Amino acid sequence: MQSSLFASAEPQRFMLQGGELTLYPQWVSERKACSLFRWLEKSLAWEQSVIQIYGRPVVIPRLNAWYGDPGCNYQYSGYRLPLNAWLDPLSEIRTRLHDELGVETNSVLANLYRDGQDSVGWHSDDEPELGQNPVIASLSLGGERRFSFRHRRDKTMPPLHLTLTPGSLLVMSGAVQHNWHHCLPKSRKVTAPRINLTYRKVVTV
Ligand SMILES: O=C(O)CCC(=O)C(=O)O
Ligand SMILES: [Mn+2]
Repeated sequence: MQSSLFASAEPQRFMLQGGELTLYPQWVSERKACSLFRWLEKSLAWEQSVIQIYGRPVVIPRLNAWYGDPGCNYQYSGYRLPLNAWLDPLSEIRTRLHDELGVETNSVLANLYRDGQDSVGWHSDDEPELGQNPVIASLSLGGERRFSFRHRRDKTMPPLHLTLTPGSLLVMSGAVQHNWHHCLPKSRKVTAPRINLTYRKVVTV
């Protein structure tokens, strides 16, 4: 399935087996998306994470940074991201997610894709600290990228391909993380950098 070619301010709903995606195509205006991108690119504590895959160190093809409430620890593939204290623009988005959409979060993982060679491979956001059926709200800024879903077990289920434009917000809920993998593939055509903010609620200890 391909998302609509026509930009619309109306939220688009995609029912995935066991879960739901809601895409708000212009949750942040084009102008605001542009200024926010520039600010985040220079202000966040970007770092190059090195994860372990089958016991070997792998330099991930993107930069990332982790912000959240005290005690919000997050680790994936054997790598624990250092926790940074909230910055105002990040907490303003968190408040808007709560007030407008009722989405409660306590942390945000920021990803910086420097160009089309940066990517994220097939995975689910199903780390134990995110709990059962997490709601994940993902804001896209900068260059437009394709984002795909494929079922984790049933290979007959058609994949879903979305185009994430700057200012768009994708909310993943229900059992999406348990039943589906998602990825942001590399692209030879893309040269523009992109920042993605994925707001999450981790169980604090
Ligand atoms: O960049 C994106 O849109 C998604 C990133 C992602 O899936 C993740 O950080 O878990
Ligand atoms: Mn993810």
